[in-house]
Amino acid sequence: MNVLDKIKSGITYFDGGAGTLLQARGLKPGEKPELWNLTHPEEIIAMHRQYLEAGANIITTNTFGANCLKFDNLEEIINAAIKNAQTAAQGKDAFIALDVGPLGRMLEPLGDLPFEEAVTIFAQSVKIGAQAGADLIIIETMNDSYETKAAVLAAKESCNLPVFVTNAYDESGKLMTGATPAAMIAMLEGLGADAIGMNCSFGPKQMLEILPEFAKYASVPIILNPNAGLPVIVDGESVFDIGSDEFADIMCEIVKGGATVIGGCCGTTPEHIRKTVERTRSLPFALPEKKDFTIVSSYTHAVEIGNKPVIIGERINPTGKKRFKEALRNNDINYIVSEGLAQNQKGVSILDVNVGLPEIDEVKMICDVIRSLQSVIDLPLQIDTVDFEAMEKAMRIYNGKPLVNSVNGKQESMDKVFPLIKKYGGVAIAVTLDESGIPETAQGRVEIAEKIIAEAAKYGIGKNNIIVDPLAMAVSSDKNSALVTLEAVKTLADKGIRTSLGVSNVSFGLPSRPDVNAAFYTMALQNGLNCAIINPHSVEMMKAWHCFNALCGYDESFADYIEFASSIEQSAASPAPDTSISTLDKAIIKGVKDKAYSLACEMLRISTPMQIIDGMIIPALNTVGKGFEEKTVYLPQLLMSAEAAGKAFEAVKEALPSGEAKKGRIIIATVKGDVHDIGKNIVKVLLENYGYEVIDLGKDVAPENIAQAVRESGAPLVGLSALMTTTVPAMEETIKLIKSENLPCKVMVGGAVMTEEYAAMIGADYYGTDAMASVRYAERIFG
Ligand code: B12
Repeated sequence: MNVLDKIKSGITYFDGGAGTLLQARGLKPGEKPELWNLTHPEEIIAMHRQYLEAGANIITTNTFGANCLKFDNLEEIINAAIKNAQTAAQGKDAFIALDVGPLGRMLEPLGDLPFEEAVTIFAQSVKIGAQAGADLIIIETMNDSYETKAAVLAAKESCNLPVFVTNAYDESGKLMTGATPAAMIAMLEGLGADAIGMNCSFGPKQMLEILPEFAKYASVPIILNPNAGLPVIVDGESVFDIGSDEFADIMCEIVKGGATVIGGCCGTTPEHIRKTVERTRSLPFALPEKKDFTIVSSYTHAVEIGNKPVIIGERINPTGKKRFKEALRNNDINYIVSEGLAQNQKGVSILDVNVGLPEIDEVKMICDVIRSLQSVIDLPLQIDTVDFEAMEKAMRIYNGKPLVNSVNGKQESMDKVFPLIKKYGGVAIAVTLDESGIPETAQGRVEIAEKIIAEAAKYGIGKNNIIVDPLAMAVSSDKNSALVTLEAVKTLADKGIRTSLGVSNVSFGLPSRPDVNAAFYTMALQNGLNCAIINPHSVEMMKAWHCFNALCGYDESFADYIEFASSIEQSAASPAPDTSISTLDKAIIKGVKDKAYSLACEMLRISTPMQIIDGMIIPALNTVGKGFEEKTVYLPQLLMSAEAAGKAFEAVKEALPSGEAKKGRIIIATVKGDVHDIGKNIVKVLLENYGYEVIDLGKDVAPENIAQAVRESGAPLVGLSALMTTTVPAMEETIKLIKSENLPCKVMVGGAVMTEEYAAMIGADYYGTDAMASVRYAERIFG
């Protein structure tokens, strides 16, 4: 029996944590456990055996961090790990999972690791593991959707083994970079993962709360490998707070909640697994039913198509738009992104992205635009292109499960698009035309739709992943054309097939087009239309949408309608509110770098640099920081805002006259473990501006390096910055080191988490609330 048959035949058990067991066997803190495959194979084998004896059916190789970023002798380590697992499993009915953990580096745009490089790194480990005899790949503890996608693609491209994926969610029920379970399920099932779920982060109780989301959306078996609760400090040591009995009891609830592949993660022991196996073994077993949702996703959330009508914003498209074409020719991605932001503000749920222009490199452009949009907007995107290469590259780098526009009934189109949907996941818009053109009758269009759906089924692509566009034609050239399209929408809806339309075509050649479009749109909605590509800036279209939702019960207590209606009344009374990015704070909050720079330059005409820093840059960052704390803003947006603030600061810096460095020498640094350097950079520029020579050691600087710089430079003043509670100890350590060497140097500290009392407590000579304070203190020191 292979592992896929196994997980379909009954509850299947993973092993539990390795760290605690290996430490008990002598692994030292800081020592790399993966090396033990070579140096202590007998201990690794013994650990696997313990779990097999406890009842585990799947054992995980000791390769969590085994990738070429961390190990030069990767092949040797993975081969040994597989061999150890095989030795342990000899004579047992067990499967060996090659364990693939996160790389420890963030992918672009959050970090500096390019997506394809991540794919290559994962592929290398997977190839070695598959060749050495793993039965499956388990990609685990990933807290970023993009890195997860890179790993799954790598696994799928470099072996034929089943791929299981578990992500580490946090207490908000989302990944660190913001994805909900529904978004992850959509993307992972689209990529062809064979079983999916959660591991690590916290204990089974918290997972039990998130599990219903998996039960609701997943069609493949659900895996749950929780920690043994949460770590607590007992007698100065960190231990997990859920014992094996309690763990096993909650695991029973977890099985009843729909998970069928279960085990443990950090802190769990063979005893946790043994009791779990004993108590859950005879519980009723049921695999998730195949779900029929039509879902696309971004890197944060899923959008379901099939209930409330969904609007796809049409404005990122050069057709008939001179300014947009110009932006494409000039590589003005900023303009394109601002079109996306404006539509986001209008309430669209998905953004269409069409950047095809004969004279540009569409493959590069669509990838650049998708990356830029995904770094500032969390809406799912519709990849809209007739260039199959551009389609493939865009689907590959897209972070989520995309909507793809389009496939049609021509064999060539289906032969090209369906393999891509099969490989990367996605929902395809199926346009009802084929080699014979566009049928004049509704029946003809429905037949093409059915042909496309049947062809998709040959690839295993379900009807739920096809949305049919029965084509709105210009009514001015054929008075029946609107009726034909409407009839097709109705027939398709009656057959349970999802539909979409590019609405505005219907009014081509007529005056007062928005009125015609809106009337047609309402009629189509009434016939069951699920989504439409429209211009969200058209008041008529938005009226039609809001009214339809209110009248059809999609708008609980009419809240959306009332808000919309009052915004319409307001704009009738006064000129339309400016929804563009017109102020610097907005540019920073939205994370639009170039705009932040140009707006800061503009502001310098009427404001002083310090007014801009204190009045705009810092408040904008505070807004984003608050959102981050409240989990309305996620790391990708935080990062983009920081970059935009950095750009604005660049402009401001250019306007500050740099003083003639003669007043004295000052060293500054952000302390170890902390990468926040915007505040430190402001302090630096201001000090320079006041005539001090500043030696900037950068961010994440080790105490020894700071002390060494003080020693070598003889600077009488050091400024340290720390923005996180977790990095204040590093600040303290740095101060202790400087003081212990009796260096003739004062230390001033600052940063958001610092307070006067705290500064005194850690031995700092001075605490400065802002950059100006650093100047005042320097003047005291240097006289
Ligand atoms: C921008 C930002 C980021 C950017 C940083 C980019 C960069 N190049 O700096 C990015 C996206 C990389 C980031 C990452 C993270 N961040 Co952050 N980030 C922020 C944010 C929104 C703004 C910080 C900022 O630049 N403020 C503006 C500057 C000008 O203010 P400032 O640094 O305080 O400096 C002023 C004064 O304090 C003073 N000053 C500063 N230094 C010094 C030094 C001296 C000597 C003196 C006299 C004065 C002085 O003068 C400055 C000017 O007036 C804050 C929230 C907030 N509102 O502070 C969170 C925040 C600091 N981040 C936070 C967290 C948790 C993280 C991450 C761990 C997130 C994650 N899960 O990965 C990582 C940490 C990575 C790491 N190891 O450091 C938390 C920290 C929570 C805590 N209390 O510990 C915060 C508070 C957000 C939150 N509310 O949750 N972050």
